[in-house]
Amino acid sequence: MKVTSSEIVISAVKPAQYPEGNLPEIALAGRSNVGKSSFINKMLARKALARISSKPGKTQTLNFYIINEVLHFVDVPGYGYAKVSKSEREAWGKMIETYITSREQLRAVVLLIDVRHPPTSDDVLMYEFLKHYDIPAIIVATKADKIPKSKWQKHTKVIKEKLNMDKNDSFVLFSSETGQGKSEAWKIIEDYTS
Ligand SMILES: Nc1nc2c(ncn2[C@@H]2O[C@H](COP(=O)(O)OP(=O)(O)O)[C@@H](O)[C@H]2O)c(=O)[nH]1
Ligand SMILES: [Mg+2]
Repeated sequence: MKVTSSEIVISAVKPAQYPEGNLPEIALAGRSNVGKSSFINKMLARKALARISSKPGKTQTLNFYIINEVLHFVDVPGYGYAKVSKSEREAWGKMIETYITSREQLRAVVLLIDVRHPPTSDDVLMYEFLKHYDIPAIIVATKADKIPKSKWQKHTKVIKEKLNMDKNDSFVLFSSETGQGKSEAWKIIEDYTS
């Protein structure tokens, strides 16, 4: 998809604040620092729309972006950041659960996983949560430029096995440095949202 316009619509914490209308939505989830903001910026060809934060765990809102006036990206705050209190963690859990289980136009969730490491227990929980609610997942393995090409296949296998990935879900190796996987990711997202 050629992105000609992208802008933030709203930062929401509850359903009453979600944008009205019926545009198809793709949500993006992953642990803090996985490269989610970088992924969004690369996909939208924007330098700093989704801020690449130096303070992981800081954003605790669902950020809705509108793209070409035809679809929304929903940036879900990252998980797995150690310095988050129990009550903050619970608030996060409630917010994401409410969104995922009530948002009818949600078509798929991009789950970002750092290709260098096996999925964490939080990653596995998030994937299982999506599968429990029958939400299609697009697994995006980030930072592919940080490991040699010779290791891509092995790391891909580890991620798919650890998640017990559903054959119907898609997997994309991605790098926000090189742009690897960008057109593939767009193709999958367009399939879900057209
Ligand atoms: N080499 C490399 N670094 C990346 C990539 N994606 C993200 N990063 C870096 O990883 C750090 C966290 O990225 P960010 O997008 O803020 O992660 P977020 O917390 O998930 O939103 C930043 O220093 C990014 O520059 C990538 O594909 N390749
Ligand atoms: Mg971020």
